[in-house]
Amino acid sequence: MAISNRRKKYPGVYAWILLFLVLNICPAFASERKSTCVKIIFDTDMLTDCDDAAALGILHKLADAGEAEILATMVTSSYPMSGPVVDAINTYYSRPEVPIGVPKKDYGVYRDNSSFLDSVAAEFPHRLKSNTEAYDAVALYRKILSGQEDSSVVVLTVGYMSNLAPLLKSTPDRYSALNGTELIRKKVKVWICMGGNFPVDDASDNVNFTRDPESAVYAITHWPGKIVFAGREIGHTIFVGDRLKDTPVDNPVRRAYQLHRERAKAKHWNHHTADPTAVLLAVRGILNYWNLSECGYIDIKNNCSFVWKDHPEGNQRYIIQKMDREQLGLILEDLMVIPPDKHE
Ligand SMILES: [Ca+2]
Repeated sequence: MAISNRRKKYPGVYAWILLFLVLNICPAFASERKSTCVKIIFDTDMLTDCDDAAALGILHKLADAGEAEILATMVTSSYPMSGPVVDAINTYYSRPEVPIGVPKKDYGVYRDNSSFLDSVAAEFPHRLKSNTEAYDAVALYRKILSGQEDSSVVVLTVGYMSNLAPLLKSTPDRYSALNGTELIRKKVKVWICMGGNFPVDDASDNVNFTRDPESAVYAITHWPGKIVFAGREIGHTIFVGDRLKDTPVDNPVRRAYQLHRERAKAKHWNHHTADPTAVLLAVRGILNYWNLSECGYIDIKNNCSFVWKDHPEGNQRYIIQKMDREQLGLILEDLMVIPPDKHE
């Protein structure tokens, strides 16, 4: 997208200052004012990597603490057991009512083998039998967004953009007279996107973009609001998870790590924290964990390789490591192993 168009379309630096304040002030009031907790739509591939399971578990613990409200859990994998495993984790954390949306019709193109999905779906309580029983993700996005206050929703993707691209292209329906782009512009505060290697990506290992490249390029270049990227260079340098061994065997996140790590013939369960990092960013903001880059945008090609470009009116930023990685890893691992609150 040309810079001249960006200038017309996106808010400037003052909006970024406001975002910074909102992201950082909100958690401080979470315990006293639950209405200020961060409303999140969590969008995961839940397929090849166990860190999606840990990310969803951490999000539930932050919800237990009053820091987040989980509006919906979306899936971008077309593997039939992806939705059921999301359901199993929601159920373990006593939120079986959280709606689940999956790719339907002609979107959601990626599926693969998984080290843990079939076993976790078979072994742990949940209601959803297959992706086929879940909601259409685009329709669910539209339903959820239309019912929220303006500029109140954080969209968090820790997988592909297979739902966001068709959401952007969606047309008015029974939930909203707005098209998808207008609905996002009105209701979404920020999109937190786990993906990319910053500031330069050669598209060799950035699977969140490259497994559905057309959707990734479309969503990133057409998003009508702010995007903050949690790049791979952050979470792929922090490894935790071994303490999940000490959690109860009825914990589906524990089982996902066990199966994934054993297939890799690893003696320990420490694993990268790409997706858990993005959850922490989406709920707590940067705090003293990270710095924010200058405003700008990723100059992305069709194969999803990109170069970061600073620009004062760009709608995008990425996080830069600030806190010691071992210390941040402990924060993440603590959230992974705290048992669920029981909700009646
Ligand atoms: Ca993921």
